[in-house]
Amino acid sequence: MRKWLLIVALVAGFVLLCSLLFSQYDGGYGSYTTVSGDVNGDGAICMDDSIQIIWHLWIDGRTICLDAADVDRSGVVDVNDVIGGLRHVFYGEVIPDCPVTCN
Ligand SMILES: [Ca+2]
Repeated sequence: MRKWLLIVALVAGFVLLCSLLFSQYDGGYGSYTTVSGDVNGDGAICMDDSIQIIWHLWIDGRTICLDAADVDRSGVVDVNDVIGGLRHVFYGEVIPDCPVTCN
């Protein structure tokens, strides 16, 4: 029984991950105010925000809110921002609560 639960959990996780990875964020939210780390402007800092940065940096160069993507407030968006976002999600590390305006 546990084996089937594990398989179902793995399949559900895989489907969720694929939906996040292959979603096409168009940056078309208009102007909004959010906090550093909330790249997609949905009001929460979650794994999807780091995934959006990965897509921007290495996959398709998609348009994202660069001010929100600069998680560590270093002035540039790079791999450290991906790691900072993931450390927040998985380890609860604090991201500076910095209000940003995205266009
Ligand atoms: Ca940064």
